[in-house]
Amino acid sequence: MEEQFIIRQAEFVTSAGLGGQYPEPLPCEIAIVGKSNVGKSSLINRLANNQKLAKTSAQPGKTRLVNFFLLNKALYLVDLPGYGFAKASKTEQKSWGELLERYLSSGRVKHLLMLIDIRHAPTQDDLQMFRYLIYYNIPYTLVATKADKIAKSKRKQEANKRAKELGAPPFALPFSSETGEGKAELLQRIGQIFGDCIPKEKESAEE
Ligand SMILES: Nc1nc2c(ncn2[C@@H]2O[C@H](COP(=O)(O)OP(=O)(O)OP(=O)(O)O)[C@@H](O)[C@H]2O)c(=O)[nH]1
Ligand SMILES: [Mg+2]
Repeated sequence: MEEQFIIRQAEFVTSAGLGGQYPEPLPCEIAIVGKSNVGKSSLINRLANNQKLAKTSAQPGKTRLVNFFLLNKALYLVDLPGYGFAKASKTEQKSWGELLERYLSSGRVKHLLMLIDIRHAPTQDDLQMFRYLIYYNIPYTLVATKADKIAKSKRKQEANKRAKELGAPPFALPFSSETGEGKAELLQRIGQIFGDCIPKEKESAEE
């Protein structure tokens, strides 16, 4: 069982648009996908205990670039623009889609945190995103955000229901950036992912 990934240090490194450069890759890079306003940037802030790290907004369409955050000088956590923001212009929607596609197809990402709103059935865009990550065989964890918005007694059940509706095995982690619920579990998960990114010297020596 891997340790929790305890975030001792978190810093913003760079933003990249369509023509932009990504930083030199590290062995571990985790990115966050989900529809606009689902709480991607807020989740980063809650994990890092820093409300000013990633910019958030009550209006969808806040994050418009690929934003790289460096944790403990060892792991990149990447905040991505959301999809499915109907009010954005067609040109904007297209360029955000291209940004996401360019990033995901770069082969950098080791694991995706896919966020879904605990209260709502997945949208067509969520289903498309999920099919994409299955097709490209990208390891993922489903996180059901805004858990504080529904009764405590229903959280686990509703989170798992969202996963089933996506067509995934029936588990999603209930999470709230508002209260910190699910933070310890998510950091545990990130600890496992981080452990998997680092080559196991002992095992390879025994082969
Ligand atoms: N109640 C509650 N509100 C949340 C939670 N997470 C995010 N929010 C709110 O939801 C809104 C959107 O949050 P963001 O973190 O900016 O969402 P995003 O997914 O980064 O959105 P884009 O950058 O537009 O793709 C903000 O008003 C947040 O305060 C949560 O767990 N509980
Ligand atoms: Mg955002």
